[in-house]
Amino acid sequence: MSTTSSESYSALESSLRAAGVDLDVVEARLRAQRIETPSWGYANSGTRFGVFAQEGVPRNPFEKLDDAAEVHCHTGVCPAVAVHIPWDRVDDYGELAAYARSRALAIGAVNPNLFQEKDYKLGSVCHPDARVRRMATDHLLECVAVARELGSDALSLWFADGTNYPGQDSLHERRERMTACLSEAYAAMDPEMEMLVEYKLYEPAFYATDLADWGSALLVCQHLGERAKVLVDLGHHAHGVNIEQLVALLIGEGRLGGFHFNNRKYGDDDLIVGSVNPFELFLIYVELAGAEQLTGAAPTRYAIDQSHNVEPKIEAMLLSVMNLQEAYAKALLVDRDTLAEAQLAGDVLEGHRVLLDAYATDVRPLCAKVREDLGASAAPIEAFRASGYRERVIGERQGVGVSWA
Ligand code: PSV
Ligand code: MN
Repeated sequence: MSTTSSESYSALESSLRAAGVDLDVVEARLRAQRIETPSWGYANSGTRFGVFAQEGVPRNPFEKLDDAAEVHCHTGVCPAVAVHIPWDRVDDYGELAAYARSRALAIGAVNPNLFQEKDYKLGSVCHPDARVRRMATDHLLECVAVARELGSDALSLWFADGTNYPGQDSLHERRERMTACLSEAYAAMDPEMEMLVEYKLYEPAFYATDLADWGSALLVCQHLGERAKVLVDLGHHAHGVNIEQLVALLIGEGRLGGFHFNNRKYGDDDLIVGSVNPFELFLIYVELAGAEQLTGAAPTRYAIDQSHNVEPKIEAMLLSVMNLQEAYAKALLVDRDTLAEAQLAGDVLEGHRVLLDAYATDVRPLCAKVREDLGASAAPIEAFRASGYRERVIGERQGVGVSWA
């Protein structure tokens, strides 16, 4: 730590300890935080209007792991990488898993891709044609096998399925078709595997998305079995939806399977988590940290799902992880006893002020210290810039095509 940052840590430490915070516990929990990064977040991406290629982006899944290792090296909390099939399809998954291990990484959730093939124009698992549903289900089964080979314990599902016009298809039959296909995939999973079911309000379907909200996803999960759980992507809700409340509901039901962190202003914008609405992110972490305090274990798995269009990808990922560390740190500083007292006494404003106090704390020196304790970097972006990694890979990785994968 530089002298300035160790001085600001000491000042923060004194004030937090004086306020009765058990800083050792807070730091231990921050050191134990785990966030999966997405392989697709390192590759070229864009919008439907265009993809702006960046220099030095990975040419294959192995190089995506190299970039992910760099993020873990500077943050200390990102030892797993989610993969997307077929974007990350390789001949030998054992080799990919071994490569991940050699970079001190593990493979996180396996994400089947059921939205790009031409056959999926009218849907995948909800498609009216049984042939297409068979194709989609076979891909799900392929991904269960891939997960097994990669040592992954989660199949993370998002469907672009939906309709654009009233009358285009039968809404209730689409639901039955989905349940039938997913039941087959669920039955094929090993006992330690979980199925994470993601929802999204709209896009690409504009009239009726088959899994449009957390309630529809939860109903499907309840139908499938205990190891099917809902995945919350922060960009997938209608405006005004109280995400922290639905997080609390899903935790209460034991069905919060995972997170896709990102941020949005309008729709599924895939911006850096915490960039637009950091207070909402804090409130979500207040629920997560509260649940963790009750059970002693993280209530769910955490992943970033972002595709950076105009910002440098590794640096954007570093900033995302730092924002998550800070949101979590602030949530850990909430004075839960005073909060409970205020709530019991019906002191509305005091309860609110307890949250504001924690949110207003500048936890950056604390997070920097925790990263250093983990052998990572106090200042990840500066350290990454000074490392020369970007310049090196720009030299090595020539001839990257402009495509999403
Ligand atoms: C869909 O918008 C989504 O959030 C799903 O999680 C996909 O797997 C991911 O984005 C792909 O970019
Ligand atoms: Mn997502």
